[in-house]
Amino acid sequence: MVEIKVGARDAGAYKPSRDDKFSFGLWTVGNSGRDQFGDATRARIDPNDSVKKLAELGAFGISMHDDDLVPYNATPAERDAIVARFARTLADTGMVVSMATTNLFGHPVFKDGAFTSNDRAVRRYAIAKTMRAIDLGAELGAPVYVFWGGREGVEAMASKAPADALERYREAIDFLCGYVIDRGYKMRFAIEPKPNEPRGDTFLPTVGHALAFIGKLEHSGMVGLNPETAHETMSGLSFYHAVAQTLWHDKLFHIDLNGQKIGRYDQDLRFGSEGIKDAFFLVKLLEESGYQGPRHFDAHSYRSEDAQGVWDFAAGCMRTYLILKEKAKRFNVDPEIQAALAEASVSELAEPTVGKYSAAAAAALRGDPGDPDALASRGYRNEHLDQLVMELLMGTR
Ligand code: GLT
Ligand code: MN
Ligand code: MN
Repeated sequence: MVEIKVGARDAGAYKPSRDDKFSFGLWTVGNSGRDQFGDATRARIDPNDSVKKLAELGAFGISMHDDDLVPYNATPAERDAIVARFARTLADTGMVVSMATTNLFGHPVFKDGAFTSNDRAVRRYAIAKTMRAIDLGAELGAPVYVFWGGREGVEAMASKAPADALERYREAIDFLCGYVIDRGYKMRFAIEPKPNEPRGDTFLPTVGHALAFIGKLEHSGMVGLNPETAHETMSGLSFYHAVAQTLWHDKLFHIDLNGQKIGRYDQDLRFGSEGIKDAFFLVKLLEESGYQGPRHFDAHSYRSEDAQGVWDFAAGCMRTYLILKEKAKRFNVDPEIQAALAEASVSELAEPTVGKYSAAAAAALRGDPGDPDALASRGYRNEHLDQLVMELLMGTR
């Protein structure tokens, strides 16, 4: 009889370290479990305590909204005291602020949008709030500033002309790029797409839309993307492919990792807890692409959890990432997988097809285009290849 041992096989392995560059939003571990249907199920955590606990667990950084740290109505003196205390906690723990952003969605003033509100005074207020938040991010050393357009959208289609909204969006980002350049901040911007929620339809709904939008910006070189697993998956799209194309455009400035089922509301689940195959190829891609940015988790613990569950959640995100990273290494040395990749002609796709155009090359190709019936007769053995990937993920290889 086969002896079955129960329990983790790897005591001590997969322990995160600073070099792994794991970071969490203050709002993620600070999530109190409140949702549309019920109140908070756990107490708010002081941001200083979140930093200490995350450092202990092996993270290297945190990200934050302006309002996560400094309450909306704080006086300038209160603001300075809060920021000074937070800076001390960062210094004591060796943690960094890896990204900062502005809350342009919580206050009722933004109910019709922020940069795309029909009310010009609201749009001006949103840009002013963002400049203050950029100052805060710069003060705490954040190299990346994220724009998630939570309220930039509509329910009533007649309420906004989309082209006007996009013009105002462009104007706001151009202006804020100007502000960062003028101030001499070493900061890049990252746009975070999302298809819907909280609005019925959001402007810049997917990675593809946002990449195209960046091409229209005055300072397009300093603006990239912050794609999120949940947001692409909500649209039914592959996050792996979205990130791969973002990298191809040199626009992966930051990333929001989490878990999500297709077709649901924005679940923001523990990284890797849904869509394990997409998560595996994503980790493999990030690790092999030379991406230097943070591995940032934008997710939160189930509502059923208390404080212990929150830290289980945070540790789980990092551990899953490291397990998948190790699986990616195995993928690359597994002889059967390598043979299956060869049978599927994977590396042949990296070879140029026809090279640069010339009349001679075109004539040669027309003279000898190949025999489609002969070409169609081969199989690619993708069933075999994918089964091997599944077995790797299920732990039998
Ligand atoms: C909010 C949203 C996230 C964004 C955050 C940054 S706020 O939690 O759901 O996807 O990344 O604004
Ligand atoms: Mn996000
Ligand atoms: Mn989300």
